[in-house]
Amino acid sequence: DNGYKLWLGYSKVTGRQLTDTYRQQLRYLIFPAASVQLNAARAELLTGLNAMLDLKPAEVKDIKGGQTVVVGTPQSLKALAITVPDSIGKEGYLIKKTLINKNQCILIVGNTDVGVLYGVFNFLKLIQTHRSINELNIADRPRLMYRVLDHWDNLNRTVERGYAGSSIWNWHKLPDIIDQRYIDYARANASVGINGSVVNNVNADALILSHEYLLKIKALADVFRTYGIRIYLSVKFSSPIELGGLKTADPLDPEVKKWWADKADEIYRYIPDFGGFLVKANSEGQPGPQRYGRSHADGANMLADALGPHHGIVMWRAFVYDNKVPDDRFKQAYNEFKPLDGKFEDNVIIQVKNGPIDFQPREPFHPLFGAMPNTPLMMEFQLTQEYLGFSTHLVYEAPLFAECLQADTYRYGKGTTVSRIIKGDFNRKLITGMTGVANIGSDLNWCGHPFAQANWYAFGRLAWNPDQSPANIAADWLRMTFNNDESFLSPVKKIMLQSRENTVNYMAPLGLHHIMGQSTHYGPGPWVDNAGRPDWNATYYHRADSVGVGFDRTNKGSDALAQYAPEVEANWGNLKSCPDEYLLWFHHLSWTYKMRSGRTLWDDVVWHYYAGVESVKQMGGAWDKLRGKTDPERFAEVKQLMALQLKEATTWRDACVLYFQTFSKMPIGPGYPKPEHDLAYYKNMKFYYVPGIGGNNYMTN
Ligand code: BDP
Repeated sequence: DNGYKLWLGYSKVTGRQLTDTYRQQLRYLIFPAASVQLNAARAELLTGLNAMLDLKPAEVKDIKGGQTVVVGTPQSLKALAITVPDSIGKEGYLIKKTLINKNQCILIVGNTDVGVLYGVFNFLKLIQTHRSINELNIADRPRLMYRVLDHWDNLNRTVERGYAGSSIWNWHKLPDIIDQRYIDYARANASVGINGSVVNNVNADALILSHEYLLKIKALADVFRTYGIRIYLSVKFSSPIELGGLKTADPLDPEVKKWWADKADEIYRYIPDFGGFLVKANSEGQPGPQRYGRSHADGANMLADALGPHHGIVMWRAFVYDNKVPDDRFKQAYNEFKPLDGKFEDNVIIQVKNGPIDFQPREPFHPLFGAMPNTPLMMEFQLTQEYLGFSTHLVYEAPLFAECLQADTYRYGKGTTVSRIIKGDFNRKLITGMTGVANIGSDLNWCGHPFAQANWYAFGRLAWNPDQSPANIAADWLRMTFNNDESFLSPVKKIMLQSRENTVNYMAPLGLHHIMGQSTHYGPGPWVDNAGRPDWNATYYHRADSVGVGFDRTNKGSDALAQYAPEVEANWGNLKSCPDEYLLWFHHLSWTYKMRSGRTLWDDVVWHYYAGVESVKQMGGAWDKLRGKTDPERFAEVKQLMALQLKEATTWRDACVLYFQTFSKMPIGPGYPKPEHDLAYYKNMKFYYVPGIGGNNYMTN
């Protein structure tokens, strides 16, 4: 198995009894399909049933002998007078065992065609995961409106921070050639409820809005539409200059406004359901409204006005920080955006990274969540493993996502989780959404590491409902992607659930952050102190000295903690209550500080680094025992990857421990194997090719 089929492999159901019970209940099918979406849903259902059960249900017009699957909307099933509850909304579905004219039927229905499509995928999931269908009554709907993948794909097909080959969009052959991958990509997204795709890098090339590229975008949009997915574009704020020949991109300039409005009209002529724009402005060298003395709201609203008449949205990123601002980078997005609360048009949503710095292995939740009651905030997660070992390390990210989503902001009292904020629980007028920076590329298995597919899958599931459990999502993914054998599932689920903490331990334990190799972000680089900007130096973040380590963000330091609700500030600001996980995010502590473990801080740092590597070793051992329990191809591939991960984890450990030891001057405790090399060796390691650095010069701007 080369992994291409993702979680939609539809492996044959094993076990005579189970197969028979399924078959008996799925004899007949009523599925009139007059739209492209219903047709796609129907094809998927037939493919799935055929592959899993060797079953081709007889297509009938009326319910005769029971055992009929009835699929559609009230409209497509007019003859049967089916009703669908309003409560499932526009994209929800109902899967229900019921009697129609005294005949046993399974209803898979939605209010819209796309709801039916989601219903079909979820019905297939029941069989893929060997659930009983004897009694069914599932009503489900997405809790967020915009569930979007962001591709950081460049027009030359490199992928910024992409570790799975090149871009899946073949711009050269588009619009004429429609690669089967585009269709399978859309199917996979629809199967988990993802309904949007931004196809190009946030460090955008103005060319994407040219006539030639819009034709290519239209071709992709036509594919995506069949699966309920809208296409979005990252746009460069200075496009009116580069593409339109204007002298300025000032958002208040009438000509600039007109240029964008005309451009929007043009796009909607090709793509009537175009989703909208994603904008990275005044960030890491990208142009933006501040060049003209205007605010982020001025910039976003101008684009919102252009898209508004067509029902498009603007996703405006809050990822801004500036080395000329003499303040903790942690605080800058909040300081910039909080005063703009309520000043954005209704079709603007502010995209906020999960944490205040930058997709680190562990971050506290971003203080903007809960701080802008009158502004829609869209969660931005990163699926591609820029800071999590690229695509060679097995890291199941759902626990990272859930940790942020379930964090309590206390903004409306206890229980005000980030999840409730982004769902709009406290302001029903707001649009809602979640986005994930895609980890998809041209590799046969899409994501580089067979287990990285789980992050794409889990993202979709959490965007649909942010309160689902990482363990359940992992179990479903494993069953659908590998098999339903408990003796495989349970050890592998354990590996997955532990994997993120392993990586935190061998990379950046106890709240260390941003200590990776400069600009490539590959491997350890805690010594980096000469990057282009101070706030790109590792030393800026860990602040190690002869006394101790960590960034004091209490009121004695940068006071970033004051950006949180008082309860959170008190909790993390106080050493008695601040969890170990966040310690060095908020405190500078002496090397001899006594930890909860009873060890000194230094010994605890060492303990975590060694524990991280040890658990990677154990993970490898656990995997080895599973030989024969899955296909030999993926077994062997994962085995090799785990060996490489162990090697890299060991490098991380040894380099970091040796580096921090130059400050602590304390020994690596007895019983730990000594690092293989000295610090100079790790500092001098050279990598002549590191994937993920694309064609854009975001680093030098
Ligand atoms: C950083 C990446 C950089 C992205 C930036 C962003 O290193 O490549 O352009 O995030 O999110 O983490 O805009």
